[in-house]
Amino acid sequence: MKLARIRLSNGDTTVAIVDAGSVTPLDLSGGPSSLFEILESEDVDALVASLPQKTTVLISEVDLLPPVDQQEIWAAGVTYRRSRAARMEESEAAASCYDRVYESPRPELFLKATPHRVAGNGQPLRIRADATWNVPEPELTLVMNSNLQLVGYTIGNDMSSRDIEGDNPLYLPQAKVYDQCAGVGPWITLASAMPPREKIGIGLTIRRAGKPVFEGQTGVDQMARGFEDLIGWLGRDNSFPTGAMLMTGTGVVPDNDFTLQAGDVVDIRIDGIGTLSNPIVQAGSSPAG
Ligand code: DO4
Ligand code: MG
Repeated sequence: MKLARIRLSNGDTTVAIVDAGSVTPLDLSGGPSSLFEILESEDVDALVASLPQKTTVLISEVDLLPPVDQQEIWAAGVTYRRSRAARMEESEAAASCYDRVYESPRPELFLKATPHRVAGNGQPLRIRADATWNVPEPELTLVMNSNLQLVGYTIGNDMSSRDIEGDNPLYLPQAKVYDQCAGVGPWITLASAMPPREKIGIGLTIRRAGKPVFEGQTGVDQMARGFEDLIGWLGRDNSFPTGAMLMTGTGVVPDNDFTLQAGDVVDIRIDGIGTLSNPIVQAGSSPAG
């Protein structure tokens, strides 16, 4: 089952079951009032099946909102060989840090975004005005409830300014965290409906003026760390009363001569979930088409 946060044509927001090209809004007037509360259930599939439903409509008739309520969005780094190689190339000074963290039991984890910095499907993501080398990072994203139980999966785009993080690893938060820095969506696929880990492919397409300027893919089987291992590290002396999401790192990095431009469109496809599509903007430039 896939669950989305949607805005209906009358302006109401609710949670909906997604099925191919249609959505079935749930009537939340008598039970859980948010997606987060639904994900707190011991049996999310059974809870959703028990909720009253409204009329099914075409997905094109509603706005898809980011599937985020109050959760913090965290991210893991250097979990794929490709990411380790790219970081070592971009930062001579910090190359050994990236090499060591790839091999170490303790992963790199960082706070990527709070909800107001998140863009959902179709909403713009930003490249920093003070950065010259910017890339999207397509990442399978784990969805956890307040007990850090893995209840679902979504697609994440960990937008990154490579010149800033490459200049000095202490600048990592600035390279990663700013307004419109995180794409999340288009919905959550419940854990019970995901393909096995070794069958989850990830694809990235960047289009400029409608034509692909970068395409790449990887598979979650290339990831060096396990989901439960990452969640275990995240939860050490760390509580998440409103749940959490964890981007699991990128295995696709464009060549070093590539940088995003305002007007590009970034599509990330992940098996079992769908496609997250975001136009790219930059402060001072006109919005992407
Ligand atoms: O250490 C820098 C960030 C790594 C990252 O975001 C990734 O590997 O996805
Ligand atoms: Mg990343």
